[in-house]
Amino acid sequence: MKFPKNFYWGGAIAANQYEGAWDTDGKAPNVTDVLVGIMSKDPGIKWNEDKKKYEMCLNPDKVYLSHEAVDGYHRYKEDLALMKGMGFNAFRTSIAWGRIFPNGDEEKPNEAGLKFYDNLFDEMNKLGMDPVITLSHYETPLHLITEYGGWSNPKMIDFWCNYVKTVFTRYKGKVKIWLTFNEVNALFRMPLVAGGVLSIKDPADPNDPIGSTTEQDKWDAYHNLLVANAMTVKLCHELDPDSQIGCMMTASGTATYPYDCDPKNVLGALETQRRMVFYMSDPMCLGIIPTYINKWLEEDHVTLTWTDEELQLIKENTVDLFTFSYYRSTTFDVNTNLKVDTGGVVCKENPFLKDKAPKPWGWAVDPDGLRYTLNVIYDRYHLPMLIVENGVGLDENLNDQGTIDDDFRIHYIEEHLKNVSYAIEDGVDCLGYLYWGPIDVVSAGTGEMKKRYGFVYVDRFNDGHGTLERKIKKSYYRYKEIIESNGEKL
Ligand code: BGP
Repeated sequence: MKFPKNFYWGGAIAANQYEGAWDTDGKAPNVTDVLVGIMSKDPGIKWNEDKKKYEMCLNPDKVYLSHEAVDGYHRYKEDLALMKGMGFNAFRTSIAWGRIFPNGDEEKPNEAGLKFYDNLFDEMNKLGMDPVITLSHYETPLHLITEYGGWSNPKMIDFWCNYVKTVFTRYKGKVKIWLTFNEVNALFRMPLVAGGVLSIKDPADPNDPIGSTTEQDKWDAYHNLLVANAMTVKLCHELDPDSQIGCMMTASGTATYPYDCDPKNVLGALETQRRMVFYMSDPMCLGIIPTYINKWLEEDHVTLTWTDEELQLIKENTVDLFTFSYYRSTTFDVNTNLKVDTGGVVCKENPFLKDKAPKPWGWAVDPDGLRYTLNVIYDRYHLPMLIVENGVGLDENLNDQGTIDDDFRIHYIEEHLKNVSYAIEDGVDCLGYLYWGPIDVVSAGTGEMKKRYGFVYVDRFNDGHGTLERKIKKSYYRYKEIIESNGEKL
């Protein structure tokens, strides 16, 4: 297999799933700190009827694993050395916004938080790994959500710009690639985490905060996030011109195949691609608000009003590259309901796919879908592409030799990487492959430790116990071999 000379080989994690230290050095809670799994319908917040607002109220019966996570805050040097051991030349993580601006609406940043990321990025650079940094990976400060309703409120744009200006200025020259909002196109299926959206004025049922989120609030968040994204691109180009900035989409929904050649399924597949991915990436990559959303706005009884300045800003400030996660494909069948989770959308089972990840998650495995996704998106935007998430979560236990023979994961990466190479042959400008997540972290979707993606195992379990000791799995050596040969040994 052939890969370009300077291809990025690496891995990706996120602050909220890796760092822990959720209240250390001045950090205040962010949205994932009150959730056990981002798909949870039951966030740890409660409506205070006297104050007419939501307040944090953690459930004592739940284990919020992300509070300590895998203690990356204190162990990142050891972990980065392990990543370097595989030959990584790039590493993706996020800045927890709440370490820099704990509540989000302060004017002055928290120096301890800034210092932590100085050290982290310096360490990556010292080891020869280019930092790929997500500005917000499901990490909106909780205060901005409970006080302002999150991204449904245009005031967020100012708070956000203050934050990104601070980090672009501080880390100028240290970060090679910035990503704006992680999987921001998940906004409609996960409004609270992907958009920090909460309807805070007279919620329909205060005991069901997520269910009470109005369509208008979600669409207002869409509007504000697109303006903020364009401003971020502009600020990045002005303040840190040697870096590049990309959008970050969950692109699995791109690989939505019509279940058969029934034109209704073909049209439905197209609509699903738009609803899952393009409605958000078209504005960020093409600088236009697509006309196909007008019908949806009518159906949702929502009006959006854009000023000429906003439209101009969006037009002039498109991203430099398209970065994305890809986990699996789906089919579209007009008679089957669509379901969603962190891996994307699922409809009817595809009879042509041979592999499925083992239970309980059982995500379909479709390496050709990654090649398809790369091609479809490259044809649409003609932007360099970077895979910043692809991987498989498995329920794993140490064997008698104290290691893990994760042959399924080895097979998974081999097949996906072959398809990356085919896509490059097809003509796609693909800059690199960052595996999710090279070390076991807390699962985003389920909030568990049990769902492990790592090449490195971490001794921590669902009930919170564990020594946090790191152990190398079999896949570590295989990924290392692939990287060393620049993909030739595939
Ligand atoms: C993506 C998220 C990641 C990550 C991944 C795997 O949606 O950006 O944060 O965790 O999915 O999902 P999960 O942990 O639910 O298996």
